[in-house]
Amino acid sequence: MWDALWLGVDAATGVSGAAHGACGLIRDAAVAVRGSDIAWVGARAALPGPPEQLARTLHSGGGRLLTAGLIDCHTHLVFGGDRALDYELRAQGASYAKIAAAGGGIRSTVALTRALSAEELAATALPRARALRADGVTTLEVKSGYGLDVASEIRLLEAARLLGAQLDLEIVPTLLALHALPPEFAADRAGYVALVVRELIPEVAAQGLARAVDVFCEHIAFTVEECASVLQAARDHGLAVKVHADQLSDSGGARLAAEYGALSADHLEYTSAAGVAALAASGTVAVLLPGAYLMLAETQKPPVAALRAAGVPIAIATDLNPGTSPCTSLTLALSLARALFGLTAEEALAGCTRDAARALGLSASRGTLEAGKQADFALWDLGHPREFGYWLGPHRCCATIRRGVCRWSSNLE
Ligand code: DI6
Ligand code: FE
Repeated sequence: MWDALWLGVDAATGVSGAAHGACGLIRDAAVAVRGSDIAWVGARAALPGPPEQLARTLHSGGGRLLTAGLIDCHTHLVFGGDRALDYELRAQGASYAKIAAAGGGIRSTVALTRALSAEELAATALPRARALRADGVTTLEVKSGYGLDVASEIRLLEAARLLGAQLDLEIVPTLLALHALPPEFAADRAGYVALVVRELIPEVAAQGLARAVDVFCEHIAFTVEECASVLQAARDHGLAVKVHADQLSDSGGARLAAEYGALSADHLEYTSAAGVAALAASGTVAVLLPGAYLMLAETQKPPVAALRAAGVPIAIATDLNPGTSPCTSLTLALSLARALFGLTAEEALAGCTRDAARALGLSASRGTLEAGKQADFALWDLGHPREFGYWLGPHRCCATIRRGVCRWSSNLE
C-alpha cells in the first residue's frame, strides 16, 4: 500500500520523450508516494485499483498543475547587508567593474558579512529562503563567497546548513572560494589562492561542508590559471566543480569549466563558439542567470541558439545575491529567461527542474516526476505548463511538498 496518493492534478512530469507531449504533461494524473519517494506516476484512469484501496492518504490538487519541486541551482543566499547604494551609483553612471575596483561591490558585502555570526547570517537569509520556498522551490544551492577567509567561509556554509534545518528546504552548499580578492591580500594574489588551495578547501572537504567548489573567472576577479589551480584542488579532495564563466567578457571560463568536467558553467553571456562546443563535449550544464543580466543592463545575450544546437542542457537560476541579482523568485527568473533570452516554456520548466538537478549532480533523485525519485513537488494555480515564464513575476504556487510532506501552502481554497 502507498502512503499517499495525489489526485485531481495535471502533472507536468518533465520526462522527455514521454508520450504526453510538451513537458511530459499527463492530464488527470495520479502520483503515489511511498516513504519519501515517488512510487507511481500515470493517468488516474490507469491506476491499478480504486484509490482508497491503494493509499492510506488521498490528497486532491483541485485540478491544479503539479510539477517536480523547483531547484534553484545558483544562489548566493547568505550575506550581510545589501547593496542598494551600489545600485544607486550605477544609476548615476558608475559601472559594476568601477565600483568593484574602488573597493565597493563584493568587498563591501564581505565586510558586512564578516561581522555576523552563523546564526545571524541564517536569520538574515531566512526571509529570502522563505520567499523561494513559497515560489515552488524545494532544493536550493547556496554558495559562500562573502567571507573570503577560512573561518568566515566556514561560517557561511554553517549558516546555509542552519537554514536548511529551519525551513525544511534541501540546501546544497557550494564553496565559492574565488569570488573576490579579500582586502588583506590586496597585494598578494598568489597568497590568497594558496590559502584557498592549502587550507580552505582541505578544511571544508574534511568537515563535509560543501559538495562543490566554485570560482569567478573574470578580468575583475580571477584568471584562468588561478581558477584552474583551485578547481584542481577541489577535485583532489573529491569535490565537484562549477565556474562563473564569461559573465562580463570572454575570459575562457566555459572552456575551463569543460576542461575540469564542471557540473555547470554559469552566466555565459560572452561565451564563444569554442566555449559552447567544449561545454557540449564535457556534458556541462549551462546555467543562465537573467536577473544579473537585467540588473547590470547587460546587452550581450548568452548564446542560447548555439547552446541549443549543440545539445547543451540549459538551466535557469536566480543568482540571488546583493550586488547583481537581488531576486527572490525563481519563477520571475523564468519569466526573464523567456522574455530576454527567448527560451520556450518547456525549456524554462526543464531549466528549473530537470536540468537544474543536473547542474547540482542530483539527476538521479530529483528534477522530474518519476517513480524512484524523491517526492518533491510544487502545486500551481496554472492551467497549462506553457504558462511557466509567461506570467511576469512570481507565479501562483499553492504548495511545496518535499519528501512527500507539505512544507508550505497558501490557502488551498
Ligand atoms: N557574479 C555575480 O553576478 C555575482 N557573483 C559573481 O561572481 C555578483 C556578486 C556580487 O556582486 O555581490
Ligand atoms: Fe553568481
